[in-house]
Amino acid sequence: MDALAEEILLKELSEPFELPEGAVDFFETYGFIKLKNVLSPAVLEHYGEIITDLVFKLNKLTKPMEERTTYERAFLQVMNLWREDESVREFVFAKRLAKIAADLLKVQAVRLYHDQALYKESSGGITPWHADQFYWPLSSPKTATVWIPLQKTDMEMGPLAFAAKSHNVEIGRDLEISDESEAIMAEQLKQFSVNEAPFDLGEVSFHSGWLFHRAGENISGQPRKVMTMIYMDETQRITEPKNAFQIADWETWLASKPVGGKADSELNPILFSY
Ligand SMILES: O=C(O)CCC(=O)C(=O)O
Repeated sequence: MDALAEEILLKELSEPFELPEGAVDFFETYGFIKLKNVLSPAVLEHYGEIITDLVFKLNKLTKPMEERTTYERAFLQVMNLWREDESVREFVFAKRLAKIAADLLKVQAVRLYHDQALYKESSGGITPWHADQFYWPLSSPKTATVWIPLQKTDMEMGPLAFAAKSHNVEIGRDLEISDESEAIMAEQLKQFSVNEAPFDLGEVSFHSGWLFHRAGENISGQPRKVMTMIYMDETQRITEPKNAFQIADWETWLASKPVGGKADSELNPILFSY
């Protein structure tokens, strides 16, 4: 790609996206939002190719589908790609996306918790119901994940689905992603309306850290390629890890910064600030 074309893509990543009216209230009420035309096909194609190459280079999950756990069948998961490649760093650090997160969370500034690529392979299984913040030793619910499909994602690919308003109730908050979380929450979440719909190319979603979400299996015959970034309020504090996953997250994504202090290690740069 020539320098001018690259400059155009970078400009898009830094320009603000105008949120539709009512978006901030919608996110607060329902715990998620889907937004169309946030990224252009050119941006998705350019950065998507680089991300895909890295995912297949760095992926360590090579055992056959039939030998995997439910979690392992759900997707290939490769984290903090921004530290591996300068172009991916540009994408992950996109002010356009970080500003949306800050606005939806109603905060002055957001930091990166970590990024992760989530590739649901062809014949990949379901992503069981879960809430992400179970894994995070963080003090406040002011967290949001942007889920960016790198292709149009029809129902048969397993688009992300959301249990609207489930971030407001304290149920299932001690469940890791598993067959158990799927079974228990499928029952519990009958009281919530589920938003499960395809994603257009360029459409992304943001979901709150305590919102329950899942995805169907991928029966499309094509990989479902997705990039995500997790944002947190800049004033977020680190809490005493409550489970083994939180200990691992604290060491890996927060650089073991002191409990009670800010989550402000070199792994957690501010990506947008007013
Ligand atoms: O991509 C998926 O199937 C699950 C995504 C997810 O759980 C997340 O981004 O928090």
